Amino acid sequence: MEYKELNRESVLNYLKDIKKVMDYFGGDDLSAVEIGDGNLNYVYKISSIKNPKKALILKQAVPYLRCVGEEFPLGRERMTYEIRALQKFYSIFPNFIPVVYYASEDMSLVVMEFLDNHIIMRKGLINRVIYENFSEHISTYMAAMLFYTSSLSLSSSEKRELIDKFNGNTELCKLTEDLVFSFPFMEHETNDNENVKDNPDAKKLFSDMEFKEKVLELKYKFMTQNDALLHGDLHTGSIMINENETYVIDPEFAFVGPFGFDVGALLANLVNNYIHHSIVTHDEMYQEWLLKIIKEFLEKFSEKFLNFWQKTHNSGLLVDGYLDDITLQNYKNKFIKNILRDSVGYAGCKMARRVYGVAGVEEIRGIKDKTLRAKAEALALKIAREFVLKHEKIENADEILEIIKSAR
Ligand code: ADP
Ligand code: SR1
Ligand code: MG
Repeated sequence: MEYKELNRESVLNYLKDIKKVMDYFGGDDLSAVEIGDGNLNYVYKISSIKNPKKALILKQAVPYLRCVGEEFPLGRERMTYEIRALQKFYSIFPNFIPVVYYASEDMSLVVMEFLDNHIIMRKGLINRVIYENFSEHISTYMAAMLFYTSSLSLSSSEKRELIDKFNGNTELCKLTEDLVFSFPFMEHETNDNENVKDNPDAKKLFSDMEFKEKVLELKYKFMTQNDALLHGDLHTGSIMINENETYVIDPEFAFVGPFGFDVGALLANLVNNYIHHSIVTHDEMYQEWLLKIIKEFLEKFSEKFLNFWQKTHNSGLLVDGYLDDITLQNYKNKFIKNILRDSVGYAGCKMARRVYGVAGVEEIRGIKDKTLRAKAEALALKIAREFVLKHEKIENADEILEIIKSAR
């Protein structure tokens, strides 16, 4: 079918011909409401009129950036990568991914499970909700997705096929190269220039060559290192959660990139939330809980990644019997430490990009009081700078917590 941009009316007409969707609803008495709150796409909640509890999501990419408009063209092929990533991640560990009912690369759309009892994690964290199972869930998700799509698990040819399938996602990779690693650290029209203008902190950041050189090294790895299939935009707005379940949505930035990028993205977003509570709500208990889950998620991630590795004897990288046991163990320990180090570096870039870059986060850019917002920004930049400059020397999660706590 030729691509057509859908709206609230035409979306229902379109779905009438999709048997799997009609079977799910058991009739065509449906209503649609657009609920998208993201920067890029349209998201419709489709519900049965007779039984509104029965609902699905239809997400469609349009050939431009939604939050700017048609004057900012952006290929709708990003949905092709989102569909492929949802299917790939689901095949590795279905617990954390919404079920896909229907997908069309031609129409750049996906129909998936409506996560009824879950909220966007960022909202929950702002409202100080405790998620006791989160670190357990997300560490399993990260370790499984990264390990089983890497050369530590796949054969050489499987890995190259995976790269072929995902690394045409060039436009969204370029968006990250620009909006995470470059524009937020220089004068640029896309920045939040109201805030940049006459701001000594922005001036200091833009002329901080020590920081920017390290960011460039991380950007180079982002552009060239094909470690594993990444979500590519794993902030807390891409996680839907409740006390018992954690789902990862919106993998349209998926590509085969450096191990540390997704781990770093999540770390950055948890620290940004910590900053919000240390400057705005002053809730010490919640800050303690955030530090606890940061440590747990990083430690459990490493442990689970190594456990998956322990069970795998042949892969593109390692032929069974190639190294003796002690050398292999040392190699693995060094390997996982390097992932942690890169994650800290990427977390620094991801935190700093949210301060003056085009896409802010609610925890910081949403602070109404200008003085408090400036304080939160300064703290974010201070931690981000330490992360970026010190990442290559980090030994463990405690050192990361120390950087966060001592910056206040
Ligand atoms: P974008 O790519 O435009 O950022 P998202 O995939 O993040 O879009 O979706 C936008 C919003 O739609 C989410 O923040 C969430 O509120 C809602 N949403 C997306 N997928 C689902 C789902 N499977 N179930 C329930 N709500 C969803
Ligand atoms: C203009 S798009 C800005 C950001 O939104 C997405 O969530 C990515 O983080 C991207 O950089
Ligand atoms: Mg998105």
